[in-house]
Amino acid sequence: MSYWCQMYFQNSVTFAGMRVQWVFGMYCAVLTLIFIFVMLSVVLCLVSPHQFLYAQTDHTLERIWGFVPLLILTFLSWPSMGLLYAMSELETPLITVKCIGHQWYWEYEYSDFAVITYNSYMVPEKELNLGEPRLLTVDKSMVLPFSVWCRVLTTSFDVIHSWTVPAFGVKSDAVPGRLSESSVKVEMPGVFWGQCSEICGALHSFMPIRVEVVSCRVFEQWMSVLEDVMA
Ligand SMILES: [Cu+2]
Repeated sequence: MSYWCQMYFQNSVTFAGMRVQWVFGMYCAVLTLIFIFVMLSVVLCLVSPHQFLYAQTDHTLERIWGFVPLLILTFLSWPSMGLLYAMSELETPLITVKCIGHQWYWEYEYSDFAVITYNSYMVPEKELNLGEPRLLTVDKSMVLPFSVWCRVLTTSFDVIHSWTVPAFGVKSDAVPGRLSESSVKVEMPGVFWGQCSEICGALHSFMPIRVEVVSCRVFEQWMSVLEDVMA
């Protein structure tokens, strides 16, 4: 999902993530226009100051530069607020996964069919197989089905961590004593990576997140196998 020397976002695989990127792109466009306008005004004021700085006797100019930014900010807040509300709204989820942050690994807990819990540790560089990404490979991935609404609950065992998967458009803080909720509906199968995004101590950079998104059928099989193993 990411490539060497990537400068922009990873491709999004959730509708919410796509909206995040759209809002970001739109803001960048508006900010570029404002930047050009301000720079042009500065240049014009430098070239002919009399025309712009001393020609006004009433307060028309002040009124304009008070009112126009207000309009722009209101216009900008609109899609952002809409997105925030859309992302916090939970469609009826079929699967609930609890991601518990530890110093320094993630624990995943599934409790819908059988109670399945396991820890996900980073694989150290020396033990990597060919093709496995450094600092991102884990021994046991989190598994989610695609095209299904999943509820991701995040909390922490010790300090604040953050469960972040850029391709999902999700960044959910794991706060001890609190349960944060986010909903994810991944539109396609694949392997997606994330990292803890809240500095949490010495090994903060060594608690990656690897999510394997599979079909419902494979998910069910995976669950029943784990259930047998755990029993
Ligand atoms: Cu961390």
